[in-house]
Amino acid sequence: MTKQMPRELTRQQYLELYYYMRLNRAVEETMVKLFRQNKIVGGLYSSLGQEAISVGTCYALEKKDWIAPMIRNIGALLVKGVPPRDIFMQHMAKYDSPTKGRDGTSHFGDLDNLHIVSPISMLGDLIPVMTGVAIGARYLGQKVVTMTWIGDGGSSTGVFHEGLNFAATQKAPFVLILENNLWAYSTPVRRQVPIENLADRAKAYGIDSYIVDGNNVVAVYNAAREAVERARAGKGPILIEAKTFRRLGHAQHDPAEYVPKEMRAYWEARDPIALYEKFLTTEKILDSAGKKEIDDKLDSLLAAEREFAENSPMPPAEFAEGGVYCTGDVCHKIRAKWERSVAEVTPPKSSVKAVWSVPGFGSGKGSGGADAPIHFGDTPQLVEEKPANNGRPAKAGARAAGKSAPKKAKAAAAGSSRKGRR
Ligand SMILES: Cc1ncc(C[n+]2csc(CCOP(=O)(O)OP(=O)(O)O)c2C)c(N)n1
Ligand SMILES: [Mg+2]
Repeated sequence: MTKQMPRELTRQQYLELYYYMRLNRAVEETMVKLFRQNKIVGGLYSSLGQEAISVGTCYALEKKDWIAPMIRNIGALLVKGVPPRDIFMQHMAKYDSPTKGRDGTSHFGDLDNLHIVSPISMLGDLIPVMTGVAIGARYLGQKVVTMTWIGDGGSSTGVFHEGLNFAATQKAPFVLILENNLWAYSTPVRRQVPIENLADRAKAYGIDSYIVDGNNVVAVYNAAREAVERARAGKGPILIEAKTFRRLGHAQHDPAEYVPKEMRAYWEARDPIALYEKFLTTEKILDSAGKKEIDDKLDSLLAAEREFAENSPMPPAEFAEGGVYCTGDVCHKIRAKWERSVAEVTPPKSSVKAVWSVPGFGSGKGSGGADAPIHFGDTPQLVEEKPANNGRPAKAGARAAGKSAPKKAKAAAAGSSRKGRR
């Protein structure tokens, strides 16, 4: 276990982190029972051993902030304030569920109140979406931070790179949590990424990154809080790689026999809840009476929530035809929450006079020392000429110095350069 960071939380906050991790685990354990009774519609995923990441990161956010959780982030939903019954009913496709039985797993959100964007299954796509939410909120004058999670496998999608690059160029107040649990389905991370630390990918976008022990909730929280504060202060997006392990298979159907026994044993001995309990006991924040109180609270809460969910009806069949397309006010009453004057962002106040010459633009020095040419739709056509060196590629040095460029093309480029400097 890595060293715990300095104690900065209140006693109450330490206990809340513990409570949410326990709640996260208990909710998922209850759903395993429901799954085995055939009451869950569709797949069931698990975040066993990864609870410290969902809980520690989301706990660093403020109420006004926005999240988009993935399949292993039920802990984040709970910290945000989603009641367990909604999670049960959603997985059971019940009529009282957030999507009224229309969708399963964690495919639901709450735009009005809790600020949760419903996840979609396409890995990586929430990165540009949450970047958009972040810059949209900034435009409205809100000081919010957005957060989403991605796996080691998901970090190899094209949209991960496009999204993070976009977030970086926009300096979006956005924090991305990369849960490196060493497996993507049956593919070990070593066989899909040729680098040691996935956090290094941040360098490509010119943003900062942290690496954190994903099984240490206090370390996760501290890293996330610092990232959130920096993002909120306008310093741009941050990538946090949390190192952890996927303790169960991809979903309930997968026994994960491909995972080496020693690897599993190593991580099972590093259970985030057991480690945190040890820390809380040593720090005298939790004793056996306190633990018993939390056990009882969870037992009675989950029994009541499960009962409510089980008693909720299935949706009527004809209900499936409705709500397929957004029909405006009948569908939702979402309105932009301006926290700056609308006049500020609407003409004439917001208007910017069109200018056709931008100081400095087009006058940068090219690598050859001359001003770089600029073209406004008048790029001259290069005239094909027989290469002087019988088609052999020119040496890199000669090419860079323009020695092998066809004469006419050189002249044309020079002409456009002059034009550009008008
Ligand atoms: C773009 C895209 N490709 C493939 C899939 C299918 N798929 C769903 S989960 C998954 C593995 C994800 O692994 P990882 O990102 O490491 O997350 P983990 O399951 O370990 O939390 C794959 C390939 C998908 N949902 N989206
Ligand atoms: Mg993974």
